[in-house]
Amino acid sequence: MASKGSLADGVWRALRPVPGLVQPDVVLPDVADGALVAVVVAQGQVCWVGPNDAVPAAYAALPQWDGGGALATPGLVDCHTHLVYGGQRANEFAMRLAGATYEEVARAGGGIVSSVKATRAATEDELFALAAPRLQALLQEGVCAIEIKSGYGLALEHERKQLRVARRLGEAFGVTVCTTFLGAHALPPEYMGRSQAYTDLVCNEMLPALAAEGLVDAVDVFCERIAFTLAETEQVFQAAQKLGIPVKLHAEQLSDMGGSALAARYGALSCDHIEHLSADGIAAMQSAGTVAVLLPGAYYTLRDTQLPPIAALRAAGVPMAVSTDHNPGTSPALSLLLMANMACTLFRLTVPEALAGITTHAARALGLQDSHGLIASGRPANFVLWPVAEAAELAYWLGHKPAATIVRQGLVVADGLGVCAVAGDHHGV
Ligand code: DI6
Ligand code: FE
Repeated sequence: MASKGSLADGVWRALRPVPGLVQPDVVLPDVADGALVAVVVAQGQVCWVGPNDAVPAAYAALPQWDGGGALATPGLVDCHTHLVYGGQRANEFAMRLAGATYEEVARAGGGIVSSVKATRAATEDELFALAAPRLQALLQEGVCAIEIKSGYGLALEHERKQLRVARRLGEAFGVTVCTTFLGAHALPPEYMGRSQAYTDLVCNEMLPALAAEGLVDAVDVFCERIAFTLAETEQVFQAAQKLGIPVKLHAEQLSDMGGSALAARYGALSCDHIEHLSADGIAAMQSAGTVAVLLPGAYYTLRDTQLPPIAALRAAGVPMAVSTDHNPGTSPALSLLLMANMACTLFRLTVPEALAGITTHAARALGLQDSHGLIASGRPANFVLWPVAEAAELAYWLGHKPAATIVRQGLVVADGLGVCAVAGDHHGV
C-alpha cells in the first residue's frame, strides 16, 4: 500500500491540458488553447511543459510516453479534512433522518464529543489502520496533497496521536500531507463550563508542545455558537502568530460570527464553510488574499439551506477552493470529484471554477501554491491523465472513479490508461 510505482521520468506526450491548470514554458503564437502539450519529468520534477511538437532535443534520451490525447490536470488537492478519527457516527445520520438538527445532536452529547471518545480509546496504530482506506479512496481519484486536522483528541496526548498518524500516512502513501492543529474544535467533556481554561490550555500548552515536535503546519479553530467565541478564536490565532504558524478558520458555518474578518486580519490561508459570510467578511478576505473553502458535502449532509455567497465571492475575486471536509459527523465524503459536482449543482460554480477549486485554489489554501495545483516546470511531478472526452466530465459523473493514470511525487502510482504499461494495479494506489 505504500508508494509503490515506477519512476515517472520521461517525456509525456500528447496531453490535452485543462486551460489554466497547465502552464507551458513556451507559448508558440500559433498554438491555440487546447492544443496538445508535452510534459517532461526528470528526477521526479517537471522540468519542461510546452507544445507537443517542440520538445527540446535534449530530452530525446528519456523514456517517451504517449498520452494519446488524454485530458491532463494537476494532482488533486483536498484542502480540508478530518481524516483521522476513531469510530463512526451512522447513528446520528439516523437521528437527523428522524428530525434532529446537528446542533441538537451536539447538545445531546453526540456530535464531535462522541468521536472524541472513540479517538481517545484508539491506539496510534488503530487510528492509522482506520484512516488508511479512507486516504486510499481519495488517492485513487488522483489526490496528491491533502490536509489532515486534529481535533478529535482535545488533550495533548490524543491530539499528538492524531497528528502523528497524519504524518505517518503521508510517509506510508507518498503523498503530501499538511497537518492542522484543531485543538479548539470542541470543548472536551472534562472542561464543560470552563471554555476559557481549555482555550488557555490549547494556547499555552498543547500548541507549543505539538509545534515543537514538528506536527503543526497550520492552526484552525471552530468559531461558532456551539464551539469557540470570537475572542477565544483570536487568542488561539495570537498563539499561532507567536510561533509563526499560519492560521485558517471554520467560519460562518451555522451563523455569522464575524470570524472570517478576524481570520483575514491574521492573514489566514483560508476561511472554510462560510455559508453565512457577510459582505464585510468577503471584503476582508479579498484584501488579505484569503481563500474561500467551499464544503458542499457538509452543506448536503446537514440539509443546509443557506448557500455560501458565491456570486459575491466571484465578483470580489476571492479564490474559491472545494474540499471534502471528510469527517464522521457532517461530511463522510470520500470523493473530491463528487464534491466538484456538488459545488456546481448545489452552489452553481462553473466547471472551470470547480476544477480550479480542487487544484490550484486548494493548493493556495494550504500555502502550497508554489509546488502543487498546477502542472508547471520546477514542481514535483503530480498530475493525472483522465479517460474522459472533456473536462466537464470530471464534475459530471456521480460516484464514478475513472481509471486514471496518476503520477504522484514523481512516481506512476496507477496507470488506468495504460500509458506506461509498467505501473501497478489501479486498486493498489
Ligand atoms: N465543522 C465541521 O464540519 C466538522 N467540524 C467542524 O468544525 C464537523 C465535525 C463533526 O461533527 O465531527
Ligand atoms: Fe471541517
